[in-house]
Amino acid sequence: MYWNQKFECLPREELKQLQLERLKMTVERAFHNVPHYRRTMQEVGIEPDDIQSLEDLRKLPFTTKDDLRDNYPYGMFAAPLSEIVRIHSSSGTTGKPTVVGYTRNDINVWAELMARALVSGGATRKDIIQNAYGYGLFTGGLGVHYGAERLGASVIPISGGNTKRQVLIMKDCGSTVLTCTPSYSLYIAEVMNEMGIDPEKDIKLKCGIFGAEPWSDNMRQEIEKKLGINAIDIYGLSEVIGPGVAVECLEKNGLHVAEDHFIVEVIDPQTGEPLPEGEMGELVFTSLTKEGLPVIRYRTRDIASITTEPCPCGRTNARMSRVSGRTDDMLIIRGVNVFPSQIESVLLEIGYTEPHYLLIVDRENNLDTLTVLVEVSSKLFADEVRKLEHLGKKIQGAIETALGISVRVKLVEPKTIERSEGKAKRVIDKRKY
Ligand code: DLL
Repeated sequence: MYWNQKFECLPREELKQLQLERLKMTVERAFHNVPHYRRTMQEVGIEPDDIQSLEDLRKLPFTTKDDLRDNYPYGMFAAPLSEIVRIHSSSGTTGKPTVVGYTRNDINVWAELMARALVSGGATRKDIIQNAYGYGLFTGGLGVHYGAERLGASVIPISGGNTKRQVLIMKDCGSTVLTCTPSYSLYIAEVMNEMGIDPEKDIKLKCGIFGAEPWSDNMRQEIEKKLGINAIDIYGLSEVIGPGVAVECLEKNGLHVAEDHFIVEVIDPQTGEPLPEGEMGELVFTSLTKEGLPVIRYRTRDIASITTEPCPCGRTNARMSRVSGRTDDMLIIRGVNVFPSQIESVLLEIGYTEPHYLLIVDRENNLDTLTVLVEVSSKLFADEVRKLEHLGKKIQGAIETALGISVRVKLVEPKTIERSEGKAKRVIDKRKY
């Protein structure tokens, strides 16, 4: 099922032609309307007319989050405020947040892309979409909302939080699609269980479209099992447009990038050099149709790979792999690069644990330490201590093999690690304080 078959299945040659036309317009717009872009292009001696092929994109300088911060709040807008109809802001856990602006046309494109994403994940206009992404400055809530309305589904704008009410609404209103962060979907499943509600009998949910934070394939299986649904990965970021930049199809073999609206590149985060298909590196996006905040070669810090191999679903757009982590989430522990997602995969493979964990990094006698707090499943916790000791050792051994560094594992009682209603916090790095 497609939402816009023509553009989702455009032959790649035609797609490239369309991208080039749109790229030229974007560069033109950025150069003339945004002093930052004009200055950085002049610094490398490039004028909009120099962009004659898609390869010429590589002549253009990168844009970073710092560039957006330095031009806070409106300095990167390419349209006057009188044409901006919506403002969002990215989460910004450190320093100044970034502010993003949308013209009426941008909101229209975003709604189209989100309708496309929902259909790609299996939603139809007959569905009841319970939208538990936070509404507000975060792009998750309103982004999904507009897409769901564009699709013609019935959207329940419940936002995040108040988890018991989520479950009651899900049951009483017969929600068929859940949209929220993957970690929150597991919390909903847990509360459902506590309330004695059986996902098989009492709930009509058939699929979930989850994103906004990294998650592993093992976590997908856990969610699918606990909620009895099909779980689909959706990706996006505020600076580029919000959710809907890329989404899985029902093949679940990568996320199709909406390439008629964005050019995606993968670069080596250290050198900035482009990497070949299939290699993991930093994702870089260039918007092709945005008016309010066009972005040129925006460095996401997200790590993934890209393939243009045909997909059995018939869509011709390139697919990105799951985001395995962010360059700035990467922990360097005793010189070794560690991503929280690697530890998540190990934990879920071993079983007997709940998919809730916390990594605590510290420094003792000038040596980094990594402690992994893991919740044990309630059944096992009631059991003997001997079994717990065995499990702890097993987890420790598996993580040490996966990462190549020594770790401490602390098993904790069920429901003691804080649950999130939005993006989960998996790491406390005490070395930074
Ligand atoms: O998280 C937009 C969004 C909302 C995406 C709802 C999907 C669903 P930001 O708050 O600007 O926007 O955060 C963007 O979140 O750079 C990634 O690091 C991370 N992220 C988003 N989707 C995924 C995903 C929204 N599917 C940042 N897998 C991005 C892994 C993701 N990480």
